[in-house]
Amino acid sequence: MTIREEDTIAAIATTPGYSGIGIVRISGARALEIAGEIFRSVTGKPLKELPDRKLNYGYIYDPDSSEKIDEVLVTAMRGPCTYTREDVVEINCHGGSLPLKRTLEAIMDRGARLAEPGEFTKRAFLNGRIDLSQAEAVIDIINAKTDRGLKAAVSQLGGGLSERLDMIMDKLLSMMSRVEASIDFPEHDIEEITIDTLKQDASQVICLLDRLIATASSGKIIREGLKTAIIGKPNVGKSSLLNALLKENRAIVTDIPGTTRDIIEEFVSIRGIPLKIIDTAGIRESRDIVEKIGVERTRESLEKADLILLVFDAAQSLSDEDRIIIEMVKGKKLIVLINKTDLEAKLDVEKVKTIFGDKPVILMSLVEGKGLDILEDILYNMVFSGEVEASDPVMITNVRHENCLKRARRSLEEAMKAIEGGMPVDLISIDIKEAMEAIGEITGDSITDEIINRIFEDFCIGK
Ligand SMILES: Nc1nc2c(ncn2[C@@H]2O[C@H](COP(=O)(O)OP(=O)(O)OP(=O)(O)O)[C@@H](O)[C@H]2O)c(=O)[nH]1
Ligand SMILES: [Mg+2]
Repeated sequence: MTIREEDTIAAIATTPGYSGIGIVRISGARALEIAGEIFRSVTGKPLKELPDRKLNYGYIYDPDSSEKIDEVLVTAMRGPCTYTREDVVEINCHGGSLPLKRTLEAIMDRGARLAEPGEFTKRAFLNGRIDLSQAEAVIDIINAKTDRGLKAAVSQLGGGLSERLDMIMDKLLSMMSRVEASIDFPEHDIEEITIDTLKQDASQVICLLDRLIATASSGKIIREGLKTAIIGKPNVGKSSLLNALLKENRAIVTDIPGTTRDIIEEFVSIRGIPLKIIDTAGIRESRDIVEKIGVERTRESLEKADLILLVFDAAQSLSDEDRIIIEMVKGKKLIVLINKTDLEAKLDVEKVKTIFGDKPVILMSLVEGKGLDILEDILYNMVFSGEVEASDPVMITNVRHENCLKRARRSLEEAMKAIEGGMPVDLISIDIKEAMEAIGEITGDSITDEIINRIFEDFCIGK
């Protein structure tokens, strides 16, 4: 994507398909002129004379054939107080794809270019209205799958993260000016007092960075969903659990052991926490080739899962199969579920509790709907144990940001070592500069065109 800011760009900004209305958006120096050529207001006034930011009723015409294309509402928004800071026109057409398409074509015939994905937001960034972390929040809002993901993205768009980064950047700048001051007087050794303040500043910045980095794992969960694998031997009720969590009959449930052959992945939000739930084939030795592959896949999802829901059958005593599974889940984050408690008890619950020590063990009956609320409570508390959510609404939900923060932290550690080791000041200044660059990459202050293009290519067209 090359930057051709002088172009006026246009795109259909709403989802394709049939809907009540659809919006065509135009941005750039010629936006009003182009829209004016195809729009006729019922008042008879040309668009350029119509008031700013008001809906104007009228028709879109094909100026070549004078054919009426659609009945519309048009808003003219003059820059710089617009989304892109350029002149923007939005045309509300009827939602069918044909009027939208023909309106867009008429606009392009008059010299506008089709916008590339994310180009409106990219212009907002390039024209200085938002920083890069805010631009990325726009993608996250569009893609948000859950309430919490949306909340984090909206907070980022509002500049929550930018404020934190500004604080860090201020500190780095003041460190830099102290160091620079010493460089200007090389004949003097760097003063004791300067060394002390520098050390203090560096450790403060490291602390600020650590707090942000610590939010990254919850942030990632919020963005992608906590990978939660349901594991157990055949017929204990794993697929029934998936269905109960989804509140729909997604997976086949039968009383035949070995019903689930392949893994099933579904996205569900439990009290606002997104989970990616993986129902697996029951683990047992099997001669059946399909089932064997299924069990192999179960092992793989077990390895990759962030959390395991391990299911036992209350009506069966512990078997060798259970013991093999208990070995397999060692060291994993785990919730133990003892299902089918409506049946006559055979399983030694106390023994299971001893095996799992401090891990939560829940008695449940999916047939009677018992135990699900406790499971939800425990899940919620597990994700938000830690002060992360309560005291720190700013979360890192983006891997690129996390990497930049970690790089900044490494550079500061180097700076710290250099300060303590009495290294020459210009070496210290290199480390500080690197930290500043890494932070600058998050906000977009120091970033290459290539990275910018990669980020905006994730957008949909029209945003
Ligand atoms: N009595 C009773 N039966 C249950 C309960 N939960 C599930 N079942 C039954 O147990 C049988 C097996 O359930 P599934 O959910 O298919 O078990 P699974 O663990 O997915 O089994 P595989 O896919 O074969 O590994 C079905 O007949 C369910 O109706 C429960 O709480 N109580
Ligand atoms: Mg199953």
